[in-house]
Amino acid sequence: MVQITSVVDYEVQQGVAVLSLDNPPVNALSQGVRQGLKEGVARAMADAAVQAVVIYCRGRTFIAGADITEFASGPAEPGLHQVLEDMDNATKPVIAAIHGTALGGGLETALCCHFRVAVAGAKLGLPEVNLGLLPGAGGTQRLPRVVGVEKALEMVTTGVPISAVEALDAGLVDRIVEGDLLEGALVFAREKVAHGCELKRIRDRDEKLQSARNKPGIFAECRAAIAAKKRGFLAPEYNIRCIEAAVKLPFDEGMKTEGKLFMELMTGPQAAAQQYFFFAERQAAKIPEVPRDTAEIPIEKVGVIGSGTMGGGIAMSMANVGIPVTMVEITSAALERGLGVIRKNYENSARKGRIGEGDVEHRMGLIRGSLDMNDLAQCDLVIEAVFEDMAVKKDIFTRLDAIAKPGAVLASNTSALDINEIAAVTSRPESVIGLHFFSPANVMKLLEVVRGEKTSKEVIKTSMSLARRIRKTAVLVGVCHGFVGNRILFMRQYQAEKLALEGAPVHRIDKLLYDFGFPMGAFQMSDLAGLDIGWNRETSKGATVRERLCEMDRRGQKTGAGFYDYDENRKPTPAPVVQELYAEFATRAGITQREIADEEILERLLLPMINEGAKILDEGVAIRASDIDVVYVYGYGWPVYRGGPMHYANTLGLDRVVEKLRAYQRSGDSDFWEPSRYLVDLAEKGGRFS
Ligand code: 3H9
Repeated sequence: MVQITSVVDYEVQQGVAVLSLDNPPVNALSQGVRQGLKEGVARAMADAAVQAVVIYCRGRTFIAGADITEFASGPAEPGLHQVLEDMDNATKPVIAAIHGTALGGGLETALCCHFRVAVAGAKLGLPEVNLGLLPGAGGTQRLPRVVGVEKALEMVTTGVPISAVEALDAGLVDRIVEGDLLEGALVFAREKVAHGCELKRIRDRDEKLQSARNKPGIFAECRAAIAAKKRGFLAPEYNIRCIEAAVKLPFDEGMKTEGKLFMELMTGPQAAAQQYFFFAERQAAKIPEVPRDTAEIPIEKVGVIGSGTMGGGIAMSMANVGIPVTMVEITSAALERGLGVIRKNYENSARKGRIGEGDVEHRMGLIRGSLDMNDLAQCDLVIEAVFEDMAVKKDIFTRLDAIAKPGAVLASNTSALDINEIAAVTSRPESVIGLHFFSPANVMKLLEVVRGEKTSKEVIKTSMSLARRIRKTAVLVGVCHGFVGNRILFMRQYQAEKLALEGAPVHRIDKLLYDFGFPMGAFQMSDLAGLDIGWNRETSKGATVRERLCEMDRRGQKTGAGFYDYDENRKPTPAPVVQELYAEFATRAGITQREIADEEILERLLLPMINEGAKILDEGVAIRASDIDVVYVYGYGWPVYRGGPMHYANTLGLDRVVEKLRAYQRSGDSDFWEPSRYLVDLAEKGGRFS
């Protein structure tokens, strides 16, 4: 065996050269890999004893793409294009042996091999779109020549990989290997040598492009299909343009288009934000004071208290990954209603083909209803999900403390209340933690894990691992009112309300947030959640616009009216009565309504979020700025192509942010606009949130 570079070995086994890559964790195409591939292929071509080449990866996966950490500095020689061109021009069969994930540059490497064999569990894809990019090493030109234009469009615009079995059907994989991959690849290579196979390069194939030339509507259909989901993103459109180029232009011209558009994306702000977010998400899983080897509490049975929207969604999240749940309610009517909603949700998913028919019964079978809290005695984790009332929560935790087995994790799904106060009513505050799910809990990716003062490291570790198991991204935060997400949101809501009072129409405020990239505006969000959260008809004094709307039975989408009027399809239209109410309240408060510029509206909505984020960092409620961004992208729909509020602040420049906060401070509401000390210090040092 010859070591070509520190991460690539070369060994000839009975006439087949095996290039073995070993570049953990994911065999990314870093400089050593590229160099090794280039030299290894050249060596094999020059070696008369070699008749074929197998590219094989050690560790958990085939090449999972270019090395994203190299993007900032620009790759060192040899460039990937050079390496792949040599492979493409190889005069002996080159075979990619795929396990794990062949992604991005990894799949592009495999597409420059003559053949691809894979284990059945492998996945193949071009996920660059998720990093704000497009496949820049020929993927957009070669993939449609293999799998056809429609499939290629789907793969590059969604970024979702396909299974090896699907790849076999599509012609992307030539054989599924049973048993040992390397052995299977060697057998395949020798067969090819024995049968004297033709070495046709993918770049020279045209049949599948030809069929697309007869269907000119393909691209318009693809654009229409992704329009809503990919609103505001540049990369999906650029990916489509590259595939269009593959269809319309000769290969080398198509490659030029791909190269040009790749560079445009790579040097733009969206790719920077999306790549930043890729690492932010992974960083959030790392807790400095909770080492990797911290013991975990095995979670085999979960209890959920409350079968409302949150409780039901949490139970579904567990059942979806096979964890049995006991869901406790007070009355059988409420329990039946809760179980009924869960069943309906599963049946809808089955109807849409998202889960199999059998899954409905299987998952329902994992959720057991109960009216007796004593049934939670054997649960390893109990999550309380009742309404936001401290007295009620304290009562539940007092009872739970007497029932739950020793060592069980006791969690509250509160979105704002003090976890320490809840923990204090138990004899085991070290076992108490906040698990703040977002609605709908079975869909939303974020889990805010709220550590109390006494929460143990084991309980934190267990909660973070559970999040991964139920396919959520967890962010560890500390106790404060509203934790990270809602505390920051309160700032935006406060300004939205003030802006409406000062004369900005509600729908214009919302439109600006929507155009910024949020899925909906502040008032639409309130209408969706319901304006009557925490409202009581008996005690209502009509002291705010919101209270007045509730009194008018305009309690949001569910009543067909709130800040907006809704038609039977829940399509909103601006409601004149709301503008009238704001005008009335403004007059009463002595505020003269005025025309407010878009720029002012957006700044007043977003800058306080950044400022509050800085305060949160100063107080140590969040571990790092990127954690706040993860909360905002996954919990509140901040557009990932803008990275999150803290990344956005970096792009604005922190000195500019401070300057603007001070300018608003001079025009009133001085305490609200006071820039955080942490932010000012950072700005003065010319620093960034990091
Ligand atoms: C590309 O290829 C451009 C081309 O067109 C060429 C143009 C010229 N680079 O996710 P995990 C790290 S763009 C560097 O927790 P999993 C990751 O940060 C690329 N590092 O594991 C983490 O580090 P740490 C196209 C990478 O098992 C560790 O590996 N490819 C890269 O849940 C483990 O990651 C992609 O977009 C990388 N490419 O999932 C694929 N990938 O332990 C991106 C991962 O220090 N990667 N790391 O936190 C993934 O989707 C997942 O990592 C993967 C494994 C599915 C592979």
